[in-house]
Amino acid sequence: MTEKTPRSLRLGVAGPVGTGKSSVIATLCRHLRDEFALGVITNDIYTDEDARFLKSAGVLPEERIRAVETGACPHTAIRDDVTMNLMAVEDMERDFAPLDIVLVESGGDNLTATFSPALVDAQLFVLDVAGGGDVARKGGPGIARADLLIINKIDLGPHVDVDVAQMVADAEGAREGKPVLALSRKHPDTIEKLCDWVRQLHAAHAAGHHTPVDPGPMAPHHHPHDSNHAHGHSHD
Ligand SMILES: Nc1nc2c(ncn2[C@@H]2O[C@H](COP(=O)(O)OP(=O)(O)O)[C@@H](O)[C@H]2O)c(=O)[nH]1
Ligand SMILES: [Mg+2]
Repeated sequence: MTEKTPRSLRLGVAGPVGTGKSSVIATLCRHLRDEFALGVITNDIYTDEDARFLKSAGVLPEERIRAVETGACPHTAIRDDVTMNLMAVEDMERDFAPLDIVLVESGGDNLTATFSPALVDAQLFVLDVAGGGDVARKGGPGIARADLLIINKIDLGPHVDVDVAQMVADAEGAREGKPVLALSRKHPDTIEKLCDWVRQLHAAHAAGHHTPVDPGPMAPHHHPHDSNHAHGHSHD
């Protein structure tokens, strides 16, 4: 009889700033913490703001929430050189073994940032209705090929004149059958769907049936350096 000790499911949460990545992680922790052993890694450029938010929300014991301060490009730390994040995930897995799921929040400075499959087994991409109904149509690797696309804050649709059903349909059109989930932390039925998706993914991962898929690299882009950004480069 061989003892089965599958590594934790590493689940990335990417998307532009303010769409609700930390909130999604908080929601998942609240609803799944009695079912799964969880850990969280956050990525910020200069601070540990997201980790502090999650700690103060009390969604997990504080020591299970750790921040990676990426400096420079937050997308580099989840995509091109994932060493800092990989070490943080592995430390967490070792310190709290056995962990079932480690959630990794991206620093999200860019609509097209995606995680490397070397860091996470699967990834969520989070958009929100407040960003505008046309965002989903604009595409990009995360929108097109993340394992799950979340259209968040659907409770705000009427306030920002966004037709949620249309935005979801546009998103589905950009994804060739991959799933899209309309979410609001104010709509419990949508939270339950999100939790079910994670449960199924975890089961597939634990059974060895889940294969990580690379959404592909971000689009070539350039950082303007009129800010106090401490580095200068372009990617292509
Ligand atoms: N109305 C509404 N606001 C939300 C929802 N989810 C998140 N927010 C708010 O959106 C803002 C940004 O959320 P946050 O999780 O920090 O975004 P992040 O930058 O992607 O991590 C915060 O003020 C949240 O309270 C939602 O479902 N509905
Ligand atoms: Mg955040």
